[in-house]
Amino acid sequence: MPFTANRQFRSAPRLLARAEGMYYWTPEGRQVLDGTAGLWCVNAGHCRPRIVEAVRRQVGEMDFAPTFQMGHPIAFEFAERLAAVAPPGFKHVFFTNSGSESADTALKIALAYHRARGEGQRYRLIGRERGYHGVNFGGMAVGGIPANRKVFGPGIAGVYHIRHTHDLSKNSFSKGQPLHGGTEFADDLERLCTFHDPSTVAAVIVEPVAGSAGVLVPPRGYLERLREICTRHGILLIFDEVITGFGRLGKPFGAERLGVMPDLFTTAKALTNGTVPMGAVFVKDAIHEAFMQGPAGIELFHGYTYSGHPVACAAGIAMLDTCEEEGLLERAAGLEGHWEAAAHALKGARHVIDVRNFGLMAAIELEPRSGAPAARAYETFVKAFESGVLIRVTADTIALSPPLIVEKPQIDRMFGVIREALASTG
Ligand code: PXG
Repeated sequence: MPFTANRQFRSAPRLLARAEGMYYWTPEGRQVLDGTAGLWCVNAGHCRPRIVEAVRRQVGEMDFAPTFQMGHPIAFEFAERLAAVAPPGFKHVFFTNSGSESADTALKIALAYHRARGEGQRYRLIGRERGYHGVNFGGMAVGGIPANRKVFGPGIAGVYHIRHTHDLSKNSFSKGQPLHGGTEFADDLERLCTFHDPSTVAAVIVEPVAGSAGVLVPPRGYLERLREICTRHGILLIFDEVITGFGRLGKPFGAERLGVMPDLFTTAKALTNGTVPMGAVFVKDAIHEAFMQGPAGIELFHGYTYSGHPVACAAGIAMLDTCEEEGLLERAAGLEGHWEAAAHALKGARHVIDVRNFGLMAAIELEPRSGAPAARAYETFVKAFESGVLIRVTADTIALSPPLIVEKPQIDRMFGVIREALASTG
């Protein structure tokens, strides 16, 4: 099983058998409120009829078609629909099958872009501590998860990391973006670039809000400063929007919410509402243009058998229809005030050393149990599940990211169950 204590799971399995709207049901028929949108992906809620129907129809009409030297209309239709919701200037997408593939694809596009322009000396890639860009070689290498490096090594050469922005001594219990540290943390990039010669750096990749590592919201001014440094040195800025894309932060994409535009951004997860695996990399028009010069031939020597899979495209188009009909890509903005208040009401609850929130994301960080890191959060997760609420934990941080159709009483229930679970956790 992925990222799972297999033997522990076998002795006490937790199974989900059915889903609808805001809820899962276990095989025994117990209802569980979904506080995590599956795994940050089911933004429109589960088993939405429009998406279910679109997938059924497409799988019966054309199950698969090749996209190497061939095409099918639905993939182009989906690409055009995505370009229409993307920020201005991002009219081109490349389809992948996951967030991990999106990360590796974006890094490869960045390298190839510089080569296409005669700047092949730009080979270095810069990520950030506590960043998560999936599990493939490129994403793992630029990612900043120490356990990955411990188990598999650094991955690829020429990769460097700036510091993460988490500073509990100055920013604990921040509501929304922390006020402290934006420039200071971002200036790490300038230091690293100066040290390695900025003309050798191809790209910088960060999540606008780090998700997996425990909802680390960028301090004010931080992303603006990264943008400024990248622009000044001709380095491409990649945002990993696998979690922040498709309405999580109250706008279609995190870049818009945060007011900073990258050169490329990656998506997956909510792209199809999690219904069919798929990812997409969006590139600025100028990057696409750079590949369209020179003699005719294959412009981007990259692709997957399932790039633009017709069933995934059908799910994605139906997801966009659902979002448009229900205003889901902006819905988080109207709930954010209630969400923030409910989350921060846990300040003072047992074990809680920090609460942070942005859009419909929140984290509750716990004081680790002495000698047993992560145990306290894991026990809280098990208790919450037994009380009918699904949460997600990473180390000693609880992360919440409900489907964007969540209602206020359901928000109150999530935080209420967490408070009770914490009170009974030693
Ligand atoms: N980038 C980001 C920012 C992600 O959050 C990936 C890339 C990789 O996506 P795939 O589809 O290859 O898994 C992710 C994935 C968690 C959790 O508990 C988060 C992810 C996956 C599994 C668990 O926070 N994010």
